[in-house]
Amino acid sequence: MAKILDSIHQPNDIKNIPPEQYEELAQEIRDFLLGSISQTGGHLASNLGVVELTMALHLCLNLPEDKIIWDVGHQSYVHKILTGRKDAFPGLRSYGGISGFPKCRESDCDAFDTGHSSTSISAALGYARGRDLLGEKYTVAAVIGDGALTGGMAYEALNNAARMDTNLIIILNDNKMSISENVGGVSKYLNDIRINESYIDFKEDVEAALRRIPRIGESVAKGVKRSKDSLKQILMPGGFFEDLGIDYMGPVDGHDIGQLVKAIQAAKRKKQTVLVHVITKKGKGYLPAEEDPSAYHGVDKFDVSTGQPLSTSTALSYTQVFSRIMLRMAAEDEKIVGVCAAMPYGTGLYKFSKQYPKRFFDVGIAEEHAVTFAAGLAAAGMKPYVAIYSSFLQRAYDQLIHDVCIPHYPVVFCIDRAGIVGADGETHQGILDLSFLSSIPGMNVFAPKNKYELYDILKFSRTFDEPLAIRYPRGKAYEGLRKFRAPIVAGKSELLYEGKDVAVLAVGSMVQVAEDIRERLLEAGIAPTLVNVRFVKPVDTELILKLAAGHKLVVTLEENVLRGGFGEQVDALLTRECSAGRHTSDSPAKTLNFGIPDVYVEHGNVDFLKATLGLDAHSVTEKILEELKKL
Ligand SMILES: Cc1ncc(C[n+]2csc(CCOP(=O)(O)OP(=O)(O)O)c2C)c(N)n1
Repeated sequence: MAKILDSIHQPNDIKNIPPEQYEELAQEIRDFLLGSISQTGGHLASNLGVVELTMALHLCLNLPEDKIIWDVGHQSYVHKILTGRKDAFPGLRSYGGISGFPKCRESDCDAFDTGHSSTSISAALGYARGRDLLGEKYTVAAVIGDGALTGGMAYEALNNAARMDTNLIIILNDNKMSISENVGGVSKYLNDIRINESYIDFKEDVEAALRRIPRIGESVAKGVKRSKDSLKQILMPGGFFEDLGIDYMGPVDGHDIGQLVKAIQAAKRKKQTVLVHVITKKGKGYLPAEEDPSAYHGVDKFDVSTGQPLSTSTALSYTQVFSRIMLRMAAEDEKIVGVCAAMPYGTGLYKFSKQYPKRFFDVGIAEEHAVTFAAGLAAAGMKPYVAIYSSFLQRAYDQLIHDVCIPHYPVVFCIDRAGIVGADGETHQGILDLSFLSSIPGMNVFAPKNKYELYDILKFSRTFDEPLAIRYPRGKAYEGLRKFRAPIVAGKSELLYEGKDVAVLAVGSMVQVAEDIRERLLEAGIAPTLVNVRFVKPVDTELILKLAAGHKLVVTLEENVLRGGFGEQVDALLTRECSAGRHTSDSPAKTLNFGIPDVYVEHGNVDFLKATLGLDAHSVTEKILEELKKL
C-alpha cells in the first residue's frame, strides 16, 4: 500500500496531507526512523520523541523562509525527512552522506549549524534581530530540550531575549531527560509545572475568565500573574519565564498535533519572545526506547525486534578502563570526587555515581561551570576528576586558565573522545585539545599509549599537585606494548626502541600507529627510534634535543591539529636552540610533522578519515621513506 510519507518530497509537502492522516503519518515516520537508524546507527530516542512536534512546526511554518534552529541538532532527523532528505538516510553520518546534525550546506531548510548544546536561543535571537533590522517578516523558532536548558548560554540568551517587542518563538521540548535523567533546579521546576497538567486552553481560559470579572478582573489577573504562590503555578504556570519578561505558553501535549498547531499559531501572533512548553516522551512509540531512553539516545546498528545491538565487543574501551580505575581509586581515597557535565554514561562515571553518590556531581550540560566548580572543590581540599569529552571542554577555556591554572589547583581532567570521533563529525572531533591545553601556563598534558598507561597516569595523578589533563580516544583501549611500563615522571617521555636515522615521536593513540610504522620501516631496512611522548606539556626538551642531534629525521605524530600541537612545539624548540647556537649537532635533524591540517573534519568512519588525513601507517611510512631518500 502506498505510504503517506512517500508523498513528501520537498519542504511544505506536509501541508497537502489532510489532518485525519496526521496520526498515520507520524507512525510511518517512526517506522522509517526505526528501520533506518537500526541500520546506520544514530540518535534514536530524541527523534522518536519529536515526530509530532516537528510535523506541527512544518505545518505552521514556511520553509526555508521561516527559520527553525534545533538545539544540539541531534533531534533534527524528522525535520530532514520532511524537507526532502528521506532517501539520503542510508548514508546518514557516513562520509559524503548526510550529517546527523543540521547543516546549512546540506539544505537551505537548515537555518543554523548545531552540535554543541544550548546555542539555539542565542542564534535565534540574532536571526530575529537581523530580520527586524532588514525589515523582513519571517518567523524564527528555536527548539531547545530541557537538557540543553541546563546550559548557561541558554540563560544568557533568555536574559537578552526578554522584553523584546518583536516575535521570537522558543519551543521548550521537555521530556525530563538529558542523555540521562535531567538534573538540577530548573529541571525540578519544569517537573512541577508538568505535574499540574494545566494545558494551554485551561490557562488561557482562566486568564480570560479572571479578566471578565467586572471592575476588578484585570487587576486580579495581573495579581495572579505577579504572585509567587502555588495557586499561581496552578492557574498560570511558567512564572519563572514570565518574571523574566518572556511570555510562557503551556504545558502543551507534544504528541497532540492539534494542540501543538494551535499553540505554535498563537505563539506566532505574539509581539515578544514567547516560550512554548511542550511535553514529549523520549523514545515515543518504541517500547525499549521508552523504557530506557538513555540507552537509545545514541545507538549503533541494532535489531529492532529485540532492541539489541548487532555487534557487541568484549574489548574494553578507554572509557571503561577509566571507569574501573576511578572506582578503585575512590575506594582508597575519600577526597576523590567525580564531576561530569550531563554525561555519566559517556564519560564512564556512571558506576562511580552509584557507588559514591555523595562524591559524584552531574552539573548538567554546563562545562564552564563544571570546571570552575571543580576548582572550588580543589580549593576546599578535595581531589576532583572532571570527566569530559574533548570537544565540549573547548567551552571552558577561560575557566581552565582563570579558575584552575592561574591559582594552580590540582584538578585532573579526564578527556575522552580526544582525536577523530567519526560519525558525529566536525562539531564533535576532539582535535584541538592538545593545542588549546598546551597554550595554558601551568597545565600539564598527558596522552597514554595504552590502557596500562591510563592506569599508571591516573595513579600518578593522585599525588601530583598541579593541574593535569589526560586525553584518550574514543573506542577500544590499546593493549599492545604492555611490556613498556617505565615509571611516569612529570615532563618525561618514554623511549620505546632505540634506532638510528629516524626518530618517531608519537602522542597517545598514534603510538599504536607508530608501532606499525616501525615494522614497515624495519622491512625497508631502517631501524627507527620510537618514543612514546606521554607529556605534550611540558615537552621532554632534553630527550628531543638529544634525538635531534643523533638522527637525520625527527617525525612527530599526533591526532590533533598541527597548529599549536606537539609537532609545532618540537619545531619551535629546535629552531630556538639552533638560532641560539646551542644545537649540539653540525647538521640538526629535519622534522616532519603529521597531524590534522587547518580544516574541520567531517563525519565518517574513523579509520577512513585518518587515512584521508594521511595519518595511517602506510601514508606516514611512505612519506618518511621519501624524505629519507632526499636527505
Ligand atoms: C556542550 C555540549 N555538551 C554535551 C553534549 C552532549 N549531548 C548531546 S545531546 C545531550 C542531551 C540533550 O538533552 P535535551 O536537550 O533534553 O534533548 P533530548 O535528547 O532529551 O531530546 C547531551 C548532553 C553536547 N552536545 N554539547
